[in-house]
Order: sequence, then structure tokens, then C-alpha cells
Amino acid sequence: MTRLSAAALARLPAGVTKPAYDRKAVRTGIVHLGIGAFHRAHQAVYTEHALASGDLRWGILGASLRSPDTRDALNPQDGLYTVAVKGPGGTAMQVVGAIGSVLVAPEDPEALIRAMAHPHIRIVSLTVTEKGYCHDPATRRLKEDHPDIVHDLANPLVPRSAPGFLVAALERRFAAGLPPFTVLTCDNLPSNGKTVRNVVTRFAALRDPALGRRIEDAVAFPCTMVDRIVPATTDADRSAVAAALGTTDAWPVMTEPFSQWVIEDRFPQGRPDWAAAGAEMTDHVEPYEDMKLRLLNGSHSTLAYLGHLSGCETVADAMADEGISALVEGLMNEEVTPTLAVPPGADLAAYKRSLLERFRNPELRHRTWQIAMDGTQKLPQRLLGTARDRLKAGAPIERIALGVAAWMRYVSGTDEAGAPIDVRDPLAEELRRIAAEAGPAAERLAPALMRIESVFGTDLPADPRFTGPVTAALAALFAKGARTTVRETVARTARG
Ligand code: CS2
Repeated sequence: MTRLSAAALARLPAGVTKPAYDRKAVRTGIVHLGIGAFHRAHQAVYTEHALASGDLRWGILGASLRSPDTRDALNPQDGLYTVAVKGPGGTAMQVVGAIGSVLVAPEDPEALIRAMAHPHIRIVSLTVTEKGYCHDPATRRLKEDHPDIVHDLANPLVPRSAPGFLVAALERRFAAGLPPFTVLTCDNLPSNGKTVRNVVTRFAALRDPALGRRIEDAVAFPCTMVDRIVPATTDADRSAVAAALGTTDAWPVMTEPFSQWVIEDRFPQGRPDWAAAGAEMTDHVEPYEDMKLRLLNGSHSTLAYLGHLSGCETVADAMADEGISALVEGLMNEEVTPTLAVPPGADLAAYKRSLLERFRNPELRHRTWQIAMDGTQKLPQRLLGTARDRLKAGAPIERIALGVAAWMRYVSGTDEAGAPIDVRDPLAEELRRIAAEAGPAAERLAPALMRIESVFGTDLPADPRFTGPVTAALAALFAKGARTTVRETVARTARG
């Protein structure tokens, strides 16, 4: 079978959507840092719509800050790849042409800075995951002793981190008399634009206070809420796509029919008409971010840890467990919802119903292990903010406590059958050391993990209304296992 490429487009079967615009006439207007599956199934699809509508100023240059894998898959395909949308009625395929090519930053950092400083670039967008911003999740500030930050401050012309590249390129633009690009973060951080603005301006100020001030004054960092579930692509997915296309695609991306993008409309240098593709442009994104982070991602992490401990490979498998699905529903309705400022016009009940349906989508095969990754970067905005608001209101947090305890049980590194758990986390070393010292004893492990200040801050470990239920839930998980603990929690909380 031949490989997907510009030349192969003409031979694609009729049912496959493909670029109907002149790709050779496209100008690159966006550089995207972190060209993983999520960007390709989300923002790139909205931009594809703008290109297809005839505005050819918005081609995307993708950049990987770490591995060459995406470049190696996409460049031989002229940047083309397939988005496979898996719904109840079958799978719809679209070949997307918005990404012209991909470069690998560590191979040639200067090439990326030069590309970001090009006069045609108006937007630099990012999906570098939570840990890619090199910040402290509890305080949302730059982690000044992060090894990549230390490196980039000492070697500003050959950066490694996202803040390092952004500042190097902005500095170059200022020196050339060019307007700055808009920095568009599309990661699941709270107040993501503001958080990234703080991190980037602090990094710049450490290099040169005047540069920090200039970025603070001149650069727009709009907030965004991004939502689409995009599980990692498997070899079975590759085969299914090849069979449907009649040509091979080294890295198609798999996703669901649902897609949402809420964007703070602050783009001094212009933007594609993403609204025409369904994005919601607004002045206030934060209520949407909180709603999504706490309801979707908070539930996701809870499902991931409890599901994995219960032997469920995917989110849909975990949702098929009556206890786990009742717990998650209770978490959303009883503990999260009262903490939310509902965005104007949003129908929270319908939103929650759609989340449950999306989690149950059996076609997606979203692995609990994938979501369980990087817990130290995710828990603060997904569960701990909700816990703080509940405690402030004097309200109980039993289900949140079980979610947090399930993370603790998971990072103890051994599953309920005694097999090792492959814990992936930027703090994996520290987690391993803590778990080894504490052993499988909740009264030692829970307080030791809660001393990780970048996750729990200083307030939560000092509040017995938090430490009590978390330690009790962890003790139950060790003593009785996840399934029984979930069922007992559901029964107890239902009695009120
Ligand atoms: C997931 C998210 O992997 C994870 O941590 O919770 O990637 C989730 O699928 C997306 O935020 C959905 O929009």
C-alpha cells in the first residue's frame, strides 16, 4: 500500500473529507509548540475549516519540543494526517492539510526561534501538557529551579523549554521592530492564559527586567477552554485507517464527535475565523475552564485511578462498573456543581449528561493509564481547588477525598494483585522514594505525600477536614480494595 501524501489525495475514497483548497498557496501564520495528537484533533481541525473557507494566511508550522516521532510520521506525508471521528454511527475520516510541516526543536533550536520570529507569524499556540510550562501547579508560578529553566536562563539562544522559546522569539521580534505574536495556550490549566503570562513574563524578567515589562505590556495571552477526548493511537487504529483510506498513514489521530473551544477574543494581530468552525469567542473564559477542569477532568482523573486499581483498562470499562459510575455522578452533582460559577447560557445538567455519555463511548478505548499520568501536575486544578471551595463552605468532600486517595494508592506503585504500576510523572522519583519509605500504610503514606507542597500547598495538609477523609479513604483502599471501597462510599454518601 502507498503512503498518504499530497500525490495520494486524489485517490482517496469518496467518503473521506480532504483539503479542497490549494495547499501550495497557504502561508504559514501559526507556529504550534507541542504538535501531539490533541492539537491535531482539535485546533488544527478548526484552522483547517478557516483554510477551506479561503483564508489562506493561517497554515501551521508544528514543532516538537522533545521527540522526533511526529516529524518522522508527518513530514514524509507532506504534513497530511487523518482524523478519525468515532461515533455511535461509525467512524468518519478527514484528512487534514493545515499543518505544512513539523520541526524538532532540540535538533535545531535556532530554526524554531527563527520560524517564530518570521513576520508572517501572528500566533504561537501551545499544547505542551501541564508540565511543559515548568511551573509550580499549587502556586501557578514559574519553577525557577526547574532544570530546563536554569538551562534556558544560562543559554537563552538555545532554549529547551516552552517559556524559553517564547521569550527568545519575542525578543528577536522586538529587536527586528516586528509586532509580537499572540500566545495561545490550549492546555488544561486554570486561567491558562493568565498562568502562562505569569510564567513567561517572570522568565523574561529574570533574563532582563525591561524585557519582562515589555512582554507584559505588549503581548496578548488569551485564555481558552479546550475540550475533545483524544486517546493515544494504537496499531489497530492505524490498520483500520489504512483499510478505509486505501493508503497508509503513519500517525492518524482518534477522537470523538464532541469538540468544544471557548476562546477569549484578544488577538491584536488577527486570527483565523475559528468561530465559523464552531469555536465560541467570549470575554470571560474562566467559568468555562473551571466547569470543564472540575467536571470533566476531575471525573477523568478519579475514573483513571479508581478504574486502574479496579482492573479496568479503559474509561468506558470503568464507567461500566456501577459503583464507579455512581461515584462519579455523585462527585459531579453533589461536590463539584455547588462550587461552579455557571457560564452564561450554559446548561449544566445537559453538560453533565453529555460527559457521562462521552465517558461511556465504547469506541474510544481511552486507557485509564494514559489519564493517570502526571497526577502531580493535574490534581491541583482538577480536584484540590474543588476541595478548597467545599471546605470554605463547610461542606463534605468524601468523594473528592476518595479520588485523591486513589491517586495515592496508585502512586504507591503496586496494584491490588501485587503487580508493579508504571507510574509516569515528573515527580516519579520522589513518589517512589516516599512510597518505599512509607510502605502500604495509609497513616504514613498519606501525610508523606501531602507534604509535596507543589501539589497540596501548605493549607490542605494542615486541615484535618481534608487530611482525615483522605487518610481514611486510603486506609480503606489498602484494606478492602477499590471496588469495595467505592461501593461503600456510594452507599454511605447516598444516605447523606
Ligand atoms: C484527560 C484529558 O489525559 C487526561 O488527563 O483528562 O486529556 C481529557 O481527555 C481532555 O482534557 C478532554 O478535553
